[in-house]
Amino acid sequence: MEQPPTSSGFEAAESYYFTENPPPKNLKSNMVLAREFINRHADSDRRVVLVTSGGTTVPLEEQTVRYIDNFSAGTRGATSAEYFLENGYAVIFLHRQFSLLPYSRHYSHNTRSFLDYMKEENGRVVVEEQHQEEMVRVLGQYNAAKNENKLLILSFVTITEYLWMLREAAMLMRPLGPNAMFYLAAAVSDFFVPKDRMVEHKIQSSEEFAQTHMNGKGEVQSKTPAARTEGKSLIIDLEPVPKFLKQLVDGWAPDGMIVSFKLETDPAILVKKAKHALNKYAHHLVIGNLLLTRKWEVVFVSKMDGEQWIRVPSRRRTRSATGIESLIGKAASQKDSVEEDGPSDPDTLHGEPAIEIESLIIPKIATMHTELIRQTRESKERDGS
Ligand code: 9Z3
Repeated sequence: MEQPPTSSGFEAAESYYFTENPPPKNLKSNMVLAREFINRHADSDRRVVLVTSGGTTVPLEEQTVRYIDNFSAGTRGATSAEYFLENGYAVIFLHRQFSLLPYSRHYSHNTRSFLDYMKEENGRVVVEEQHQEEMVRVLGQYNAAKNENKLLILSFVTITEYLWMLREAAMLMRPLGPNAMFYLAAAVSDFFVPKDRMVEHKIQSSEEFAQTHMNGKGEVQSKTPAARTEGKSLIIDLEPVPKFLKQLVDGWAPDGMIVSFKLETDPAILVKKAKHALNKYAHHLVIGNLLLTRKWEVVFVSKMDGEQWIRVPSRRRTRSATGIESLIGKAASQKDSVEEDGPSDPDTLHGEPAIEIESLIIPKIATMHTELIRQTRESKERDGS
C-alpha cells in the first residue's frame, strides 16, 4: 500500500495527495473554459490574474451530510476582482460556490435582500431612485467585463476541489509567462480528511446504529476513520493539508507573480508569520491581515519593499459589524503612526465616501507586477533567450 511521504519532499506530497484524492467531476469542462480564456488573453499580451476567494469545506463523509467550514464570505476576493478588472487585468475568479461574486456582491450581502433595491411601478419592476446611480455604474462595469470576456467565473466547494482547480489552472497559465498573477485570498483549510480515511455514510450519533466503516468502494475501511463516534462523542482527527504554495512557486507557475495571504487573530504574531511564509516559499508578496481589522488595514511583506502597512484613513472606513477599530496599528512590528482623523461612522463622513481597502491594495500590486515583468524581460534579454 502506498504510504504518505515521510520526508519533507514537496513533490512526493503532491503526487501522494493528487493520487489519493480524486479530481472533481467538472474539472475537465472547467479547464476547457479556462484554456480558451487564458490563450485568448495570452495572444493579446494581457495580464491575467487568478483570484481565489471564499472558504473551503472539509467533508467528513463521502455522501456528505457534515463538513467543517470557515468564516470567509469571499468579500476580499470578489472586491479585489473588480479592482483588478479596473486596472486592466483579465480575471479568473476561482471561488467557493455561493460565496460573494464580483459586482453582484453589492446586492447580495446578508443584511439586505436585493429585492429591497426594487419597487413595482405600473406592473414593472424598477430600481428605487436612490440606488439608480450606483446600480447603473455597477451594471455598466459588470457588462463591460462580460462583453469583453475579461471575467471567467469558476467554483469549488471542498479543499480537494480547490487544490485540483488551482493546480490545473496554474499549469494552463504558463503560456502567460510573467503576465500571470496568482492572488490567493481564499481561506484554505489547513486540515482535512483524506479519502482513504473517509466513511461512505452519515456518521451515526448513537452507537446502537454504528456501522462497520465502509469506504466508497463498498470495502471495509482498513484505516481508522478520521471522523467517528466513540461512545457518545464525535471524534475528529484530521490530517494536515500539504503546503502547496511551494509547488505553485517552483513547479506549477514558475514565471507568474504570486501573492499569498496570511490570516491571524493575534496581532503579536502576524508580521512574524507573514515573513516566515515569504522566506519559506520565496514568492513575491505576502499580505498579512487580522480577522478583526482586515477591512481597514493589511501589511505587505515582500523582498522588494520589506514591511509596508496599508490603511484606510479613519473617516473613510467602511462599516463593519464584527471588526474592532481599536486593534488597528497593534500588529505593526515597528511603531508607525496610525492616522486618526475622526469618527468612522459613514453618516459623519462630511460627504467623503467610504473607501474599500482593495482599492488601495490592487493598484499597488499592479505596480509591483509591472516591475517584476520588466525585470523578467530584462534578464531574458541579457540571457539572449
Ligand atoms: C485572507 O487572509 C483573506 O484576506 C480573508 C478574507 C480570508 C481574511 P473575507 O472572505 O476574508 O473577505 O471575509 N486569506 C487567507 C487565506 C489563508 O488561508 N492563508 C493561509 C494561511 O493564513 C496561507 S495560503 O496560512
